[in-house]
Amino acid sequence: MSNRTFTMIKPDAFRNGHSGAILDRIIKEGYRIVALKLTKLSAEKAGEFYAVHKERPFYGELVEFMSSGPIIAAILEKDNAVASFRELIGATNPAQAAEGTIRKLYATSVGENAVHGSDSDENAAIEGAFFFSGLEKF
Ligand code: 3AN
Repeated sequence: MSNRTFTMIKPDAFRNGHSGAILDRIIKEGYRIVALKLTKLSAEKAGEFYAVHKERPFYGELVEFMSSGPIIAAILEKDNAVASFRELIGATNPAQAAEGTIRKLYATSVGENAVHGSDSDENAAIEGAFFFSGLEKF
């Protein structure tokens, strides 16, 4: 089991002014920030990041949304990071997310759902490497 996960504060949460509250919550929940950056995905890069969803009906919408404004990308460290972070962010659809989860608090819809969290150790490593070089991890 790896103790690192990858997250993004998505364009909706950034635009709506929730970045500070979300980062504060992440730190208070005991995650150590290994890497952090404010950036913006081009449509091409967003398409590459979400390539696994290429055949899904919402792919075009997802790529358009994820490239619509700045995002904050981060690598986080904690025991059992992938599973515990998925619990902290809540269900993909905020209407089904548990009370107190980040998506329940800050997401607006299933498409614009405030944060990303890796779904496996393997994907956490791939996604972290997509955004950060070795020199940017501490
Ligand atoms: P999660 O982000 O909870 O792992 P996935 O991997 O099923 O969820 O979906 C990846 C992203 O695709 C979601 N974060 C969301 O932005 C978008 N998405 C998922 N399902 C839908 C849907 N039914 N309609 C629009 N966008 C969706």
